[in-house]
Amino acid sequence: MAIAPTGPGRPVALTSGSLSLASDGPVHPNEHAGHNPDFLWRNPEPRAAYDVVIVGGGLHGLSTAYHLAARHGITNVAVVERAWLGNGNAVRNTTVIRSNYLRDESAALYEHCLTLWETFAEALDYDILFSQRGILQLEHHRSEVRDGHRRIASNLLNGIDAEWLDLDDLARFCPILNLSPDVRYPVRGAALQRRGGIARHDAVVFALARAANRLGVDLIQNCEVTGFEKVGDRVTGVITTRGRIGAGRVGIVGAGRTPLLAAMAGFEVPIQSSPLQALVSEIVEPVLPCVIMSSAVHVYISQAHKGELVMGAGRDPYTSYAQRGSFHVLEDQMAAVLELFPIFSRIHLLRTWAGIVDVSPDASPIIGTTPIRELFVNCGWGTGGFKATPGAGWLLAHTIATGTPHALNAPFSLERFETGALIDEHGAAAVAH
Ligand code: FAD
Ligand code: PYC
Repeated sequence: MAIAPTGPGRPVALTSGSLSLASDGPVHPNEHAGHNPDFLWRNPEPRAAYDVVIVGGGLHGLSTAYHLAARHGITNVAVVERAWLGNGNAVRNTTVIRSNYLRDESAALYEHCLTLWETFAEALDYDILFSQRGILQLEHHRSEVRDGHRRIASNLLNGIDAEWLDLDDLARFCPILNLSPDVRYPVRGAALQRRGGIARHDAVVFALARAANRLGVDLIQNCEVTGFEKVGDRVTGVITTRGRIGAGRVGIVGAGRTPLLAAMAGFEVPIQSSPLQALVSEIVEPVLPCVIMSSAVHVYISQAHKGELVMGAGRDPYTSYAQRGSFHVLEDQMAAVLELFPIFSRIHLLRTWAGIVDVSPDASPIIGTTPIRELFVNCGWGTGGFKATPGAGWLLAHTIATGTPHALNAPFSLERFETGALIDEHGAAAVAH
């Protein structure tokens, strides 16, 4: 991992020798810093009060703060983070970006996010290694083939690029994929989103933190929120391990810890927090040109820019806040990878880890208001929120700045669990659920 805290009161240091910390101008994350670098952001003491306090310094918290400042001119903002920026799922995810969701509401939401990714490096003035290399959802059973075609039709109706690849197309698109009919679950074809891809997650943390800092946002690390101050039904501040901080408005952006934060504030979110594991191999030559997902053999895999194979599959099926999971889940996904790619059989596994994902009952996010006035929430992205980073921040910032949800996030309200207007995306979450 590339980020580490350096102790109380000191700026965060970036430990990777491959990261440039130059202060001005475009920064390439692979540029080597051969001189004393400046830090990407200040490390201020918390002020007594802010117009807006964002709880959680992950990608969505940083993106919200950045968009509050950049789009709405609200710069008297603090992001308070219990550990160091990006310690949570921000740099534990496997960086898959796509917008090929089934329901109209989700299609509009995730396509907005993908469109923002397409200009995000330019907006942030930072090379985040966004690579639209294409995402293949493999279909092995007849029922999956039917479902794949249904999803493609739905995506196309919503203006999202989607196409079907038959076996000949697949052999050309990903030559090392095992297309033999003599395996347990032969591949019958695949749905492709060419505009899907990956980005470098730690670079996105650095880029957002640098941009928010430049716009005047205070990024306050080692500062855990332990309670909320309220007057009547209105939030007026947060209680933290570094003292009370007054706030005109507060956004809770705590991913798996959101149920704990909501309970402190006096409301409930229907979120289950459980471990999702991933693993990377040693570095190999470029061999895998796209992202591959298979629900039937149950694994997904891509190749990072540096060369590691990045893999993952389903959640561990229990509630936990410990960032580790069960060994058998890893064993199963390794077996699945080898079924799809026998060519990988002698590659060594380097490391595994887990993050705590926040899964809602309909596998869709919650972005909006809460029963407490001036308190807003963004959570429930579960296994799929990296791809939403630009849009989740854009929409929460809009909601906080105007006090009203944007048309794109209005359907993703907390109230839908009372009204029943659910947005079931278990299928689109596919492999990772
Ligand atoms: P986080 O980055 O977890 O940020 C929450 C922050 O809140 C943390 O930094 C935490 O320390 C802080 N916090 C919590 N409580 C407090 C408190 N009391 N006080 C102060 N701060 C607090 N998504 C995809 O789209 N594509 C993928 O390929 C993908 N792969 C994944 C693979 C794995 C193994 C995992 C674990 C997740 C994956 N995801 C993926 C999901 C994605 O990582 C998350 O949905 C996304 O990062 C959520 O962003 P966040 O900012 O809300 O969460
Ligand atoms: O949401 O596409 C996704 C995803 C892939 C792996 C984990 N989540």
